[in-house]
Amino acid sequence: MKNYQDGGEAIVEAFRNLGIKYVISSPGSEWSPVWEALARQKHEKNHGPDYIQCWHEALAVAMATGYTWITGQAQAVLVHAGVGLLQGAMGIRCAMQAEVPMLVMSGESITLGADPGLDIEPQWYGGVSPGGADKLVAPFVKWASHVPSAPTLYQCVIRAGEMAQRAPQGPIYLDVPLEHMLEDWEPAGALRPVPPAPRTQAALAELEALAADIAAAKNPVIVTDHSGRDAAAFPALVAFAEAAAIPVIGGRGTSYANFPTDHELWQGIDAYGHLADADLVILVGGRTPWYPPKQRPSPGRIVAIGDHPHKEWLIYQDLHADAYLEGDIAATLAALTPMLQAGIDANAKAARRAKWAGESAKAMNALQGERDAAAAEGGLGPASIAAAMHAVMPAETIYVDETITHFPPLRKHLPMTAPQTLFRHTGGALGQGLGLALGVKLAAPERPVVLFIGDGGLLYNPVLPAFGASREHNLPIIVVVMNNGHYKAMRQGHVHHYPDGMVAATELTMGIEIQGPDYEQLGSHFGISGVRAETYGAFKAALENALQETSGGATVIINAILPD
Ligand SMILES: Cc1ncc(C[n+]2csc(CCOP(=O)(O)OP(=O)(O)O)c2C)c(N)n1
Ligand SMILES: [Mg+2]
Repeated sequence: MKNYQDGGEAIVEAFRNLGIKYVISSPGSEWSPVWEALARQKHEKNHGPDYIQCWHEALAVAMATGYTWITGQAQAVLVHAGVGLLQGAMGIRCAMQAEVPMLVMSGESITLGADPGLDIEPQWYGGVSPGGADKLVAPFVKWASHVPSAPTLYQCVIRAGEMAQRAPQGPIYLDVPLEHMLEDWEPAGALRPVPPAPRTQAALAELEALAADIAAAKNPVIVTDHSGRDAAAFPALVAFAEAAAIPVIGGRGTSYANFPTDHELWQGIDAYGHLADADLVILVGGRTPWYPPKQRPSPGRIVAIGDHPHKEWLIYQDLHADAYLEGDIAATLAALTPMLQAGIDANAKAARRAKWAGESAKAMNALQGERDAAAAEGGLGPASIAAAMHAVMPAETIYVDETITHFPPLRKHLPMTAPQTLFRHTGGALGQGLGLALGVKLAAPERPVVLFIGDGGLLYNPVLPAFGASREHNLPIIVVVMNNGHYKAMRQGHVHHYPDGMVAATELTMGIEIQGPDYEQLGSHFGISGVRAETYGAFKAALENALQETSGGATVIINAILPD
């Protein structure tokens, strides 16, 4: 048995020094050097990344994303040449938009059988080698390039991992020639573990200016929609809001748990009415918070906090910001909070807190009333399904969402009292929910994970590969199919533009109906049980059972039949 010290070892050593925990891969024949190095790592009982096998690239990318949502740490995704990369492309682009650090690599041959001294498998000459796969993804990753030579391979991977982790975080793609991986590798001197990326923060004068604005404001309001992307920003936002008794509303783009929904200062999602008489709006992590964008949301001054508020992947954006505090959100809030304590009158602060506690109680009681009424009525819809979540699921449950029309009514009801209790991807790209939820579970095995997914959305997912991964890697999740039997979004959109048209007036619908399968049976080949629920009572019982079954190790599907 030969002990190869080649480019495969260089890559795995770089992964070790980057602290990468998982190599998540859908295979291709370029990866034998890495497999050889990983096999050696196992044989020699060396520390280093575990290998997660996936049957589809979309699943591999989504699992890496879900894992990184929880841990913040980039993982390695190895796919095949150009074809595998393109299968994973949608998820890679979403990772860019959601600022998820990731190291994506695929390989190809660059000698293609023309080198008499190197016997390369024949398939590469004949279309498998794309001749620089970086061009396939360059427009929508943070950086895409190729590894220029065998001696540069190790540092190329290190640099890619370090870049991915810097703001704005995002996926880096490397095209790795098979020939460089097959070449002998000698480390150039001692190798170092890579230090963590530092947190950045706005300048002191800018922080002081906002602290002064807050001290002078009579009616400040915080709007947040993606600060909870970083778990540390959740308690940091609580401390910041409490320091000056500032109410917090969730913006229209809320796709993470940003602030505890049971906190006195929490006013609910989409509660934009509170901005009408605000004299200071502090936007904490906002991408497209105001709609329509031409309309300024408030007469008050708007200060935007975020590490890079202008998202280059958006074709249009108007934050209406009068000032920016650029830097890591958690670090910026943590620096601001002690500056607030001195400047604010204690009586005014107490009065403001009491006022907003009252407003919060009103809003939260109204939502509770909606849930109670929906549960008592007995049918299934976002409010009654949320009622069941409140009744059955523990506070640490992580909700992953890939629904469409059900998301806004569901989101406002979900209990998000702890950090990292909600994750939803950006960009409206269906087909990743199962992988995202599995990746979240991989990172948080002790926490229950519930995936809400539309019937249409589920059918865009690599369902068999995902259920295979759930079984093979022991990742039990609860899949709630929000099954209304159609693409409701398509119907809504159609009638929006043609309210008096043919489709609105007749049964002649097009692009709307789904002749779907019995979703509860889809996991039967994988030991995954399912149940069909049409009433609140049946759903709640199914959820109780699913919580039990998943803690025993098996994924459960609940096919929730919704009238609409
Ligand atoms: C990859 C991808 N293809 C197509 C679409 C367009 N699309 C947006 S919503 C939607 C329907 C989703 O149906 P479902 O999950 O059942 O949700 P519902 O509309 O019923 O709420 C489709 C097809 C998309 N967002 N992503
Ligand atoms: Mg549907």
